[in-house]
Amino acid sequence: MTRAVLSIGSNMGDRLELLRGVVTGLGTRVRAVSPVYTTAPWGGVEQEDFLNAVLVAEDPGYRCRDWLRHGQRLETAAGRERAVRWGARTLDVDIVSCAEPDAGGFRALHSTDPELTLPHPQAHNRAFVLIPWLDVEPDATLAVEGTERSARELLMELDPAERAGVRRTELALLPAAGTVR
Ligand code: PH2
Ligand code: MG
Ligand code: MG
Repeated sequence: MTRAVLSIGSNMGDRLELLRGVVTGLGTRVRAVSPVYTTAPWGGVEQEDFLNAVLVAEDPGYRCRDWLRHGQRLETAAGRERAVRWGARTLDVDIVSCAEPDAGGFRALHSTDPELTLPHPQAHNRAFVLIPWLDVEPDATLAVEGTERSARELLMELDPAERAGVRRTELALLPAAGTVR
């Protein structure tokens, strides 16, 4: 049993449909879906703006590695090609944090495995991760260099320009309750 916080992003193709495909692909595992944000590219590569969101998902049979594999399958299905580091992509599914049940709650796991470093080593630097994560988990915490920190505090320590580049949209990954399609 694990619970994962997933950051999803797209800046090529039908960005919204590509992000919706992750929610569909994870199916009943999905526990929470953030609003969709339009975000300035982070990391210094000149490219189109992204759409980003955060999902929380649980699976009784998944270990952390299974979230990575599942995310990679969804990336491949979205026609993802790995080219430039931090460059444009149809779909990126990153594991921000992965936790196991512990004494009535969840305990975040730590890993230095280069294939799956946990928590995500850049999450605390990315307003496009922290802002949607806080929408769905207002008390989120994240280990930075071995110290457990409040995601809200980490967000406030970022350059205001980073936060300003992350703008909430009216787009939704799930149909609104009660709508008929
Ligand atoms: N992903 C990256 C690099 N830069 N910038 C934004 N705004 N959103 C992303 O999802 C993103 C990025 C590499 O995964
Ligand atoms: Mg990424
Ligand atoms: Mg990735």
